[in-house]
Amino acid sequence: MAALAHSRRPLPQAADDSFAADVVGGLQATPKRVPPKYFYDATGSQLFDRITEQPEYYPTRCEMRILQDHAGDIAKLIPAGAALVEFGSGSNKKARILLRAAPQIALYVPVDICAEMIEREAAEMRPDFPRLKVLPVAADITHDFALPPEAKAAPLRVGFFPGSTIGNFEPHEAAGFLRHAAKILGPGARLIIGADLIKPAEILNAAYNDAAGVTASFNLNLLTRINRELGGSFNLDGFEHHAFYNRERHRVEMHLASLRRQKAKVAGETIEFRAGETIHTENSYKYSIEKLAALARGAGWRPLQVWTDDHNYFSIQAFELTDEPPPVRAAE
Ligand code: AVJ
Repeated sequence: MAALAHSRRPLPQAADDSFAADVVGGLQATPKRVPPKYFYDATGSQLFDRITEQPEYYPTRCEMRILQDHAGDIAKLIPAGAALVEFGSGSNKKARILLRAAPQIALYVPVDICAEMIEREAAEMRPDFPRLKVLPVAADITHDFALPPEAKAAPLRVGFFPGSTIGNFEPHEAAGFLRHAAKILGPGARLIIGADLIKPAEILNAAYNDAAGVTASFNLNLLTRINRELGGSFNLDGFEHHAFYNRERHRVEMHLASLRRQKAKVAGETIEFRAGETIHTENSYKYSIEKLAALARGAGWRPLQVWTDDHNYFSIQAFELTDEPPPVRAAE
């Protein structure tokens, strides 16, 4: 059964045993939780694409608008011969806008955990950018990874981290990521980050509770994936999508709430739920421009420029690596 489920996994994600260990460990913890990176199996990735098309889900539209309106200005921060390194490039449609506006970029390095997808996207991209070298790297961006030698030899490296993916990290993890990016990109680097901004709770609550129920399906698909790949016995009718803005912590939280007392088996372990007990499946942190700038400064980055949409819902923020090493920090 386990072997069969394994062979049917549609895409290589993180190592299989870490999925099992993270899910079982997270469900045995109090409060129960599962990391959001496991949303993205083939169905989850499709559901996420549909989320971005929902009228209530503003982030993708706002970020695309900012890129379309300001790609020329962003391009001015990128010197000739630079390598563009995209962190966790789920899709390269945002990088394409930047690459069109910045023909001086010599090299594009999309980094993503899903090897199959970035190779496919790179192959699709090469004919559209015949003078650009596209060198995908299959790696988990939260761990250390090496850039290809050509990218290391480029006069300068520019990091690109769109989509407010940084919001999935705890603030201390985001600071760790920024220090890690500084190390990987090296002297003179620039960094362009897309970050969702703090805004009224009604707008945030609507964005994560779309009327068509796509976000709910996206959240519940995690249980479907656990059932299929880890021999889980979750009854999907026994759980409900809960998403709300936590004002104190500036984050949207997503949970799967148990509608009754029940048990489920996962990878041979029995997990018990109280009525109303939840599995915390995602945090999506919202930043002020100042808060992200402060986090970046602490990691050795100097804020250069910020672009927002007309409603100030979303931001694209550019930074430059300072010469001084970042302050030494206690263990995170
Ligand atoms: C891909 C992490 C930016 O937090 O808005 C969308 C994921 N979750 N709806 C986000 C998500 C629910 C998304 N990020």
